[in-house]
This record gives sequence, C-alpha cells and structure tokens, in this order.
Amino acid sequence: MDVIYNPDHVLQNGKVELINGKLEPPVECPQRADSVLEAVRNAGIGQVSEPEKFGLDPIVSVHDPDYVDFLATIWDRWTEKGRSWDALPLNWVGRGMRHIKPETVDGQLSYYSFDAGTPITAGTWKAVKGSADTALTGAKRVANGARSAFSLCRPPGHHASRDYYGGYCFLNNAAIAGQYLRDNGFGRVVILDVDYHHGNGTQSIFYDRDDVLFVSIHADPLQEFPFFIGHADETGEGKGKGYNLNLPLRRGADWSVYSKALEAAYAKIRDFGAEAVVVSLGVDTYEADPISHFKLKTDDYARIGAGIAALDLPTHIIMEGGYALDAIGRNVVAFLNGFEGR
Ligand code: OKP
Ligand code: ZN
Repeated sequence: MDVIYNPDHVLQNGKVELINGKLEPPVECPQRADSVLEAVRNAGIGQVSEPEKFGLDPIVSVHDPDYVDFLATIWDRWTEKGRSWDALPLNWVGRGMRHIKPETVDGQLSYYSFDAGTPITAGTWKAVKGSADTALTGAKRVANGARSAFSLCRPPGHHASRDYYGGYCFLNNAAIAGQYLRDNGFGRVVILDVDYHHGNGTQSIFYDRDDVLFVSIHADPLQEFPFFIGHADETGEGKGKGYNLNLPLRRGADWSVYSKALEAAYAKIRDFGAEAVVVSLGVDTYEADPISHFKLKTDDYARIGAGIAALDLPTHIIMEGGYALDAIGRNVVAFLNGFEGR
C-alpha cells in the first residue's frame, strides 16, 4: 500500500513536556515517525511519497476557522512578547466560569487547549499543517480507488476537536480524512480508533452525525487521559444517537480482552453499513509502551490488521500514538503486513 510521509514533521520538536509534574523531554518526539518510516521502508510496505498541499478548506470543514487561524499565528504572537521557549497554557475554565474568548496570547492559549502537555514551538504550525496534508493525501488516494493507504501522520490528531488542542494533537487528521471521504463519494464512513487513549476530538466532531460512525477501543477514562470523556454510555446525540461506540477497557488489557472488544467493533461497523474505514492507529497499546498500560504484543497488531482487512472496505490507516521508540516501527509493520495478508 502507498505510504504518505511528511519530512516537515521534525519541525514539531518541543523542548519540554509536562509529565507527572516534571518538565521532561517530550515522548511525542520526531524519532517516532522516523523509526516508523525506517521500518516501513525495510519491510517494503509500498511506495513512500510526500504529501500534496491542500488548502485550508478541508481543514475548516471540521475545525473552527478562528481556531485554525490561532494555530497558524500563535507562535509569532508568543515570540513578539520576547519569549523564545515553548508556548504552554497555564489554566482552564473551571466549573461556573465562562468560556469567553480572551484577547491576550496567554488567555487564548488557555481558551483553545485542554492540557499543558502539548508544546507549541516555532515549527508547530508547519508540521501540523503537513500532518493534515499527509492525511488528506492518503484520503485522496482512497477516494480515487485505492484499496488502502497509510498516512504516517505526526503530530497525531485524535485528541484535537473543532476548536481545541491537547494530547499532542492540534488538527484532527482522522476527522479531516473522514470528512474528505464523505465529500468525495463515500456516504457512510467509520472511524475506528485503536489508539490506547480515547479519541475525544474525533468523537466530539462527529457526535451529532449519523453519516460518520466513531468506534473506539481505549483505556477507561476513569484510569487514563483524557479522563473526562470516553465512557461507554456516550452513544451520540440528536441524529447522531447510536453512531458513537466507546469500548473502554481496564488497565492491563491483553489480547484475550482486547480481541472481544474488536469483535464488538467489527459487528457495529458491519451493522452500520460502512462504505469506507479510517483507522486511527495508535500502537501505544503495546505492552512496553512507556506511558500506557495495555498488554498487546507485536503479533497482536497483525491480528488487528487482518481483522480490519476482513471488513473488506476501502481503508485509510492514519498514525496516532505509540511511544516505545524501539518497537513502534515493528508494531506498525506487523499491523500493515497483517492487513495485507502477508
Ligand atoms: C496522545 B495519543 C503521560 C502524559 C500523558 C497525554 C497523552 C496523550 C496521548 N504521563 N499525556 O493518544 O497517543
Ligand atoms: Zn494514545
């Protein structure tokens, strides 16, 4: 299958990430995508190409234009204040406060974010826009008839919602790709999110819609980031009622538990009558992932890939998380080979 890779991802290179109360080197680092690229090349998965440039139209079809403008300009506004270090927010709306957009740089960082673990740097916007273009390029190939495509997106996207960033995510690559498929010939699209963390952004973007089904298998929000969304009783609203399926699992989930959730996901996708699948592929469900607590093994990713292939639908695979630097590439290759049946 075709692989889309954006060399500009290296421009998202934060100096620090707030982890467990300490400022540490970010786990969401450029080496992640480079190690996946290397493994994919060595495995001969397919032709690797750079993304085409799409304008902002397909981005603002799922994101608030003012939010996109904020992302594109915030670094300049931050540095105009004489700050040369990573831009981070400090506080958020608490219960009873009002979500009115402040005028200042610091106020707007708070307004448009939901965590302090997602640094904005000089190259963030360029990397983020390139990541969205990577997703759009893959989506275009699938819309043009490809059986599958792999968009090696970095930074990831599934925590970003219509108008906020967080969880290392700024633009929601999977949502942008899913919307692109909707706008280019596919009536019903499913986004299947197998990242360890709940894809809160994707869920929120499509929560009131019946044309894009969101299905997610993830760590129980009672135990894991993003903590305040991702429960099983979130099933959609309005005409989107019944078009959101959360399958939260407790810490320690291994294949015996995980595979049952996958079966439930496949059944829902078949019932829905999906015409195309977007996979939010996180390999942070791996047993040795440094920030996660599931117990999947490398061979399990081949099983997931094969299971998704058996849905027999045009499939666009999009990279999300995965932080065990020495294993991400191997696990992604296992998934892709499993999908291809080799
Ligand atoms: C992004 B993706 C770990 C801090 C966790 C947020 C995790 C974002 C994961 N101590 N910070 O879903 O892989
Ligand atoms: Zn994750």
